[in-house]
Amino acid sequence: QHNPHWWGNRNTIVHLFEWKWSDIAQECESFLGPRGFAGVQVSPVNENIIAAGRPWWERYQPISYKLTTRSGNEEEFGDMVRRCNDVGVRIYVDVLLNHMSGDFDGVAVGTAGTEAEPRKKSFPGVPYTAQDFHPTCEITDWSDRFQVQQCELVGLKDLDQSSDWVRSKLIEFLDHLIELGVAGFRVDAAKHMASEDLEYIYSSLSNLNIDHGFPHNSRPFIFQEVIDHGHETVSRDEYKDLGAVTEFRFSEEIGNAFRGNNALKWLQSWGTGWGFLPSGQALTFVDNHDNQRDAGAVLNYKSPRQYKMATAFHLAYPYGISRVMSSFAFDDHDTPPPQDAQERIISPEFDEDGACVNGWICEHRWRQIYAMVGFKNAVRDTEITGWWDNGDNQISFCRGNKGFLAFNNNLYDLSQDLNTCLPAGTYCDVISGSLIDGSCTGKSVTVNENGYGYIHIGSDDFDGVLALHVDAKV
Ligand code: QV4
Repeated sequence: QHNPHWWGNRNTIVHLFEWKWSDIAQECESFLGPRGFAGVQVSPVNENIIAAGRPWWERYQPISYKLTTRSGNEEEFGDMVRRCNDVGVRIYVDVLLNHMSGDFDGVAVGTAGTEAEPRKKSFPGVPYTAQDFHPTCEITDWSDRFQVQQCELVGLKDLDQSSDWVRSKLIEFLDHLIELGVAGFRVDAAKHMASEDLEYIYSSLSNLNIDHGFPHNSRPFIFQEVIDHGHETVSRDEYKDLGAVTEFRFSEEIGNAFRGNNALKWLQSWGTGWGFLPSGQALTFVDNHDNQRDAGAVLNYKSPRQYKMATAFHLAYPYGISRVMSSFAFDDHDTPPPQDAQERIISPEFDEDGACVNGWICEHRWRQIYAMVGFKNAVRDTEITGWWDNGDNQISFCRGNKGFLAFNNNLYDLSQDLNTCLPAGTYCDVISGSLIDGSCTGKSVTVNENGYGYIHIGSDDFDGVLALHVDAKV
């Protein structure tokens, strides 16, 4: 179940982390559809525990499968899915199949008003009772398969997916979402579930809903969160044939490269050459909602220059199923999403350039990023050709004769004639500007009969990347 069911030539998923359904519906119509985004990963849809201060992570502690959260209710969710599908933008839901909520003193009341007693493993809203869970134990040794798959990840009550009852409730939940028109699922904490159990669940799901424009017999797209740095006892290889798998090494290595810990010239063999999964099995990202909060090599919106360069490379190099992160501003791990005094999530607001202003970061609305979504669409089905590098941190390459990219991550300028592989003409650099009414608001590059053009990226230019493609010819 590796096919994401994208429309036309579209290619990129955006994770609208913690957005409300009504705002996503609006975003599909006014921005994502027109800009050629292929899909949205949405935050968990089912009822969760209410944690003090409303941290984002309360949504990873389910109470029931009722579709009411701070993002909205079932009606709003259904309306969003329909409106997004109507403009060719698919919806993928982050689903929690591994566990329910962690300990909570006394009776917990969830976001749909359902009561539960997590400490007793009692979730009457489903219903689940203690027998539906693995016995309580802690994961202390991550090289012990039993602990990883049958103990509790940070104390979250661990469902037994080998049980018929648990399987039937999970399948019913996922089928309900399929009925509402979603195209697939991000499977949270997949590594913590036996692959045989997941295989049973995935293969039991309904086909996608033809009333939402999916062809007959379309299987739901599955991408599984398995963190595998390369030496894990429970490895990505156990899951990759069931659906795509998050390729965390991609995120770590692209961060290393654009932070300057690894020369860009080595990116020539990016992808499987670096030990990553085969392209069609790899869900790729510069950062995700977890690792953007960790220190380390991973880049996030707080290092915008390098982040934009890494994202440009991510979207320009033909490897993986690409997902772009769209964050809210945070100080620490627990920072809640933008909310009002009543702790309701607030809608994003935009300035005259379309950038978000009220606590939402909206990386997907940065010109340098959405322009690369357009680039990826424009160069679809072409290969990498014409690789050039300076032996260090300046590189360039073509995508067939449809697109050209150059990067400068050295502390001196890149200024020279390079082979762009493009047909002769003048092209607008979609990173430094846009093509508006036939004229370019940023740098433009004139390509001669031999495909060469003069490329300049100063070491102190606002952005360290330049991108040309056939749909932005002046
Ligand atoms: C606390 C202690 C635990 C203790 C527990 C017992 O820290 O040591 O066992 O109490 O009562 C929150 C708190 C966490 C707390 C826990 C239970 O942060 O301190 O445990 O709740 O009350 C998100 C957050 C977690 C959050 C969790 C549930 O990241 O901080 O925990 O939601 O609200 C591994 C996995 C991988 C996982 C990753 C984070 O292999 O699968 O860790 N990633 C996914 C999601 C992630 C999510 C979960 C899994 C859980 O991407 O966002 O965790 O659904 O690498």
